[in-house]
Amino acid sequence: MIKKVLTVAGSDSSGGAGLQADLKTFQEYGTFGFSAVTSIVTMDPDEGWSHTVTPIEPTLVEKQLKTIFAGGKLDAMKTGMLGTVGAIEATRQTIDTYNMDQIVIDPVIACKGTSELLQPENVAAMTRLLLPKATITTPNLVEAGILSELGDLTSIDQMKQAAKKISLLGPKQVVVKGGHRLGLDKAVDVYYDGQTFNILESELIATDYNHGAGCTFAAAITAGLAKGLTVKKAVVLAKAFVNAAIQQGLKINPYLGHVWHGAYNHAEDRMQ
Ligand code: PXL
Repeated sequence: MIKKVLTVAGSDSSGGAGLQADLKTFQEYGTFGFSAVTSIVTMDPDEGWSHTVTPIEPTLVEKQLKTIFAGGKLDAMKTGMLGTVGAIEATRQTIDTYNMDQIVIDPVIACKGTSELLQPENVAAMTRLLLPKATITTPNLVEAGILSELGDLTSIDQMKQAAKKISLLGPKQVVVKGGHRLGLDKAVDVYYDGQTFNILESELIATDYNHGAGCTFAAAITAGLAKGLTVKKAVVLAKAFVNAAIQQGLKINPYLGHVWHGAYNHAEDRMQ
């Protein structure tokens, strides 16, 4: 049976991050993707590409979840941008009702290109209601600094401390994405399985075309879990998948370059 995978996330109207990244990634993994939209992000080319986040009514998020789960439990799910406390509550309710147990929480707290943080009440609700249910959570350096309350993380050692502190919030496993932000000559992530640390390294890719990398990474882990990989194998494969997607990043418009979700499988060669 094909594996069913859900993202509860925002829509990135520019097409590279958010639920667009998730659904494209789910498809590349050969899983059947569903999305519950929590907010719509638009960018205005007439205003220097300024971002606006418009949340969806929580009752409409609930209705989407009801539709999606009409066929029963799914194989895995992830969350990204969550929009409202109501959407977070509806997501938790759904997790409990259907006994969902393969859950990736990507704690999207800020969108690249905006300094606007998600509302503090959303971060608190996500921490309280979703992190304890997470199989794994995938904060970037900034998000890990906020969730761990350790502030700026500037070394692998601090990333490890943050991962440990975040695991105390409830997720079984944590991967802190250092990526290019750490300023080392490698892209380094710290993966903590609740007992031991693994340092995951890949080549730094000299590109600005990396919009959507974080969402794609979490989506790839989710699809890997749905297909029965161990968490560690899902993380390692997701890193390779994202690495290929960044390698083949595309300049989509004058403002932004996106990762290419089809890179790993050479999707551009299909249907010719
Ligand atoms: O990359 C974070 C992110 C998540 N979700 C949505 C986004 C973005 C960044 O643009 O638009 C919907």
